[in-house]
Amino acid sequence: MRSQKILIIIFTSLVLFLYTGISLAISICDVSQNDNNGVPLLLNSTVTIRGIITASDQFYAPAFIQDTICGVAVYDHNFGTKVSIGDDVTLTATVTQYKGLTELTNVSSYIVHSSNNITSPKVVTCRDISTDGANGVEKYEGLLVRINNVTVNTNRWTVSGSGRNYTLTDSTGTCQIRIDGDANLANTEAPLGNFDVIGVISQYDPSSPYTSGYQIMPRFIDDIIEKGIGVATIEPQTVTLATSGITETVTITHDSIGIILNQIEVDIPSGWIWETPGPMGIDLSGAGFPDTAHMDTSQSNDSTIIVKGASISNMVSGVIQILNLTSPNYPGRNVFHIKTAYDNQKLTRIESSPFVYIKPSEKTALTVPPHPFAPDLGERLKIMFSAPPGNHMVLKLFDLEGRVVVTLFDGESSGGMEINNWDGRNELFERVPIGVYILYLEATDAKTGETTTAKAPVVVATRLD
Ligand SMILES: [Ca+2]
Repeated sequence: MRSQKILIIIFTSLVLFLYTGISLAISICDVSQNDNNGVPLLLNSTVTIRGIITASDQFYAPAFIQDTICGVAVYDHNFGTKVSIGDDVTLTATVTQYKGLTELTNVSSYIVHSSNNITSPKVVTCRDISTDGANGVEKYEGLLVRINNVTVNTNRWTVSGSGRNYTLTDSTGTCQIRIDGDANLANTEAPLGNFDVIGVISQYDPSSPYTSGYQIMPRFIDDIIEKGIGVATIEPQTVTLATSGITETVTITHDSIGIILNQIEVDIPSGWIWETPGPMGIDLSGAGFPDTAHMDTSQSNDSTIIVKGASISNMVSGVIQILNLTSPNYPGRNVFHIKTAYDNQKLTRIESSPFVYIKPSEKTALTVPPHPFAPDLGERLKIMFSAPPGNHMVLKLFDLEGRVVVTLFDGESSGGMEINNWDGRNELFERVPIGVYILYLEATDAKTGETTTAKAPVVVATRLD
């Protein structure tokens, strides 16, 4: 019956393909069907499926895609870099298998229908994961899942090379967690106590039958959900990229009666620059920091703020102003992880840390330092330029006769601030003569074809001696 069904699906797809040139998407569950040995029934077939991306390039490869019931890995790094978590995608690729993991490889075409779709992880237990694949039936492989109240046999996610497995324990038994070497939680601290974990289910089973070796793969630090006490907010929540002089205000409260939080840690995400790191760049207020002159912030460094001696209760909050921040050059969601401790216990991350959204560039812009630069002294000219996402940008330097001296950029805008440190050489890698030049940025909107430009003069000087 099963093979009959698949034959009908393939036949229907083929007919539609021949008539319309568009292949019909089959269900991801059809791709998940295995024989008793765990080998996909559609092995080596080309299929078209539709689902929501749950991992893009967090593991370098594979990406993962799912509908509400079934998920599958997509082993194509180039595809993974082009899509984002939450994208609703139709793709065409070939069904393969690697160490038991069903993978779609060689994505020949794909369409992103919409973005920012939410996929709620399916709550499962360690027993569900470790016994997936019985008789070749995989209920969880490829799916985003959540396992609650687990402990792990390490205090650090130590990884060398491609990844490393650790053992999780919950009330139903044990199961494997794989920390991928490319995921941003590799080589960070693991939780001491109970935590929840979110991740996609992968498989590594070197020999037939391919019905064991299932493992949960968290995608990033935020998939490890610790149970620290407290709630934190941050203001402002939206900032422009590559902007200096920003003050972010973090407010910490909690509602657990009888508990006093006496230590707080705030981690400044990568990409941010703190111009006055350490105690000098922090301003404490709020009754939770009762005598700010005696709060100990001496362990703070250029990306971490630690406040000791606090007294945050369910009645009073603590407010940390982080002064003199410069926002990242690229758009996105930046989580400021917050840890708290009471009774001077270990600092533990709170369940949901606040985040700041970095807005993409909204206009075509080009800036260079206003003073002449001397390439023969080894100086480089820092050129910063941007355009709204989806624009094609071409940045060229012209001489005053209107001849192109060098093309410095020709590519897509990510909505971020691009930086080129020009060394004063032309297309032939020769030093250009001293004089005045014009930098010219042209950005073309891929959808409307509309072109916007920006220009700036550049003065190439030399040593004066
Ligand atoms: Ca499998």
